[in-house]
Amino acid sequence: MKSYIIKVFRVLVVFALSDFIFGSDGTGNSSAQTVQPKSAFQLQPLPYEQNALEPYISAKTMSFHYGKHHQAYVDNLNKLVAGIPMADQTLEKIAKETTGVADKIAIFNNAAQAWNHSFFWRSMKPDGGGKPAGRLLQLIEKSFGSYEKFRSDFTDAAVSQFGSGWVWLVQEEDSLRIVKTSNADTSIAHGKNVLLVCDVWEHAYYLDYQNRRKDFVVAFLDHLMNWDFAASQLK
Ligand code: MN3
Repeated sequence: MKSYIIKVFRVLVVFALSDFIFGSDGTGNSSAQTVQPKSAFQLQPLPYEQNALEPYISAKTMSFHYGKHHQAYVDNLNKLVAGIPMADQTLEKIAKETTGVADKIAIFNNAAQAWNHSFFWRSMKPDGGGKPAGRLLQLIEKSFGSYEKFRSDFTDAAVSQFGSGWVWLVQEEDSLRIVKTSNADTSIAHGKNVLLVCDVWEHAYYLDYQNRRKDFVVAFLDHLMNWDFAASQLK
């Protein structure tokens, strides 16, 4: 009887060990070996060719701004969130959850900049700019008095932003506002419904306009702003 119990015990130990070593199906394909790799953030394709916004933004500026700066934010973020649950979240969710969190500044900066740039590319189009139509024009006239006043307020906001940052057109209820943010800060982290954005970091215009930020912003307003995209963002 005693030897029988030992035999059964041995069989059970071998069975348990084989399960431990080879996995529950006994083939060696344990579940731990089939975990899917975490999805990395990708640089989204531009909505147009790199030379499509010439002569207002050169292909050379786009090659650095999109190909180097934007790419670097995406690459840095992937390194910062590798192996943590944030790797599976959207950029918008990461920006909202890390804004103002002292030990998450690097994650916030890179996630917000990755999102801001994707939004900036879509805020422009070839042969854009000028006066919008329809509901957007009504909202602009209601909120600023006239399109011309909006154009001058937006220019003033962009020129007066001290150092690096962004100028946003946001919707609050049934009116529009111009909002400035510094460095990587993003209006989506503050719960705004954003319609358009202009990048006023020096890297956005320095190759084409050097220190003339105002000339860049006027070109953005008069020739590049994508009002169709802004209209699609209205609530
Ligand atoms: Mn930029």
